[in-house]
Amino acid sequence: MIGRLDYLAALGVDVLWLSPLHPTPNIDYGYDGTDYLAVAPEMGTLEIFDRLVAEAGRRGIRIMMDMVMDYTSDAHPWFVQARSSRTSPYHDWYIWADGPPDRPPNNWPAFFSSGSAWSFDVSTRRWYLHYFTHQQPELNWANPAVRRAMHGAMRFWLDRGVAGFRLDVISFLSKPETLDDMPAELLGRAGRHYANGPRLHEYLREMRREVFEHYPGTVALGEGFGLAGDQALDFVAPERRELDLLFLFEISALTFAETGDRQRPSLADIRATLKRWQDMLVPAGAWPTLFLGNHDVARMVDRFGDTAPEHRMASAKLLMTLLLTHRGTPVLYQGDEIGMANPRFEHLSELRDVAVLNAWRKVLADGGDTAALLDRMNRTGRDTGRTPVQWSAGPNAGFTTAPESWIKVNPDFRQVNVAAQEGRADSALEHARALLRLRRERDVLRRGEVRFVDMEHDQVFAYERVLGDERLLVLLNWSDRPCRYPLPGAVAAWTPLPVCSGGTPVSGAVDLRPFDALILEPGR
Ligand code: ISL
Repeated sequence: MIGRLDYLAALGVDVLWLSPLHPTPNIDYGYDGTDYLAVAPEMGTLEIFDRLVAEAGRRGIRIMMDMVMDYTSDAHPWFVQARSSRTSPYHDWYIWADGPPDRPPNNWPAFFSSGSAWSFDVSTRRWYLHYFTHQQPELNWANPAVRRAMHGAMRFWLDRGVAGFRLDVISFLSKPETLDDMPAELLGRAGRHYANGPRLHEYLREMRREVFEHYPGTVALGEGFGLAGDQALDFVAPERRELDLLFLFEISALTFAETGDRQRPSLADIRATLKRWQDMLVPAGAWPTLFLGNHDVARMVDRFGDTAPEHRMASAKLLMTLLLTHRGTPVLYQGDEIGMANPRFEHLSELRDVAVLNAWRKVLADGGDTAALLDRMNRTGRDTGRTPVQWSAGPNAGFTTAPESWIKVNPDFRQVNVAAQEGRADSALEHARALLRLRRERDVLRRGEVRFVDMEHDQVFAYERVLGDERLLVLLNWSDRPCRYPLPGAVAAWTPLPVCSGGTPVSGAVDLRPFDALILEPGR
């Protein structure tokens, strides 16, 4: 990681969000920690971590950690203690329920095809709660000792100079009022039931008071899994003194992973969602978090763009243009800057995600169709977004010098890699760099108001950014068809900025090829 900081600095990254790096049995790739005050040995040591923070800082990059506040690994000493006896002081650090060993306390399901959200512990003869796998028992945030321990863990890292935290499923900290069954219609989206429990805001305000307020200039970015979009302000309105930023999943949820639809999400839906975020958050002094990919979903080009060879890089550039010219904090996912796409897994044994392994086991047990599962996972599985960053055309794409990487490298790495794109003006990488540079140089791209020029057009996403006299027009041809787009008339001449990918001006209009992305300014 230290060796790649120069690359990140040259790209224009200013905060680096790391997935969890605490010691872990890696059931869920680090989202199952056994010690919040240490670094996993396979990742390094605390001393190396400190060096990473310092080396990053020297290049103007701050480190953001991923903190899993809601649960631990079942191998965490707290849980080992907790399940050793009902009288252990740690027992109440987790969530238990009584009941016969053959019937879970209620109908709550666990994510990742893990069956019930309850597992029976044979030594205490009680059920414990886990929203994810049974190796991820839910912490009991109602217990002040738990909250103190987690605040202490956060301070431990802030004292080492981190920029703040991405707070994993922060929406789940407070458990539902009762252990009653959830309504049947929620079973398929249980996150709704688990999110936003009665004491959540109290916990977040306390966290702010106890932790973040002592470290000015740090950031609390919550993962708002299960929250409805219109609840966002309760978390990020400044006067609430809770979080700074929130990942909302409304745009992500428009893609096939959730809808089962293989089509690109409609421009109308995306535009309407982005507009809602601007209208809701900005007047209240809050700020959207913009993202199209992360480690939990398929690649951005597969979900929102077009992976046909003639469209892949153009659509990758268009999506990057959207992320970097809208108002909000853009969060880019590794590899999206070079247009990485889903690999094609040939067999389920090539997949690593616990969600897939559980689903596979289930399909086998039910005599189901493994080919259908493989096909679905190739489109929507989390592993699709987790293949190694493609640095070069060398062995393992330059990701590791080990004989094999932990998960397969996308075979397209020989063509698609950082080295091949570096310095090539028309590459996705140089396009992302140019956009990040532009965003730094132009206040209007950071702070300017977003004016949606045209809410009707079914092909071109058009918006202006306006700040005082400064004005930019962004045109995104969200489609695999060309289009002639009339330029807004009030301006005599619109001049394309060099960062544009395509577009040919004709009188009073511009001709856009599929997925062309343009930024224009009023002619001088
Ligand atoms: O991964 C998802 C969909 O495929 C989401 O539902 C995801 O489970 C949810 O956003 C919570 O994610 C976080 O906690 C998970 C972990 O596996 C994810 O990597 C993490 O981002 C449970 O630990």
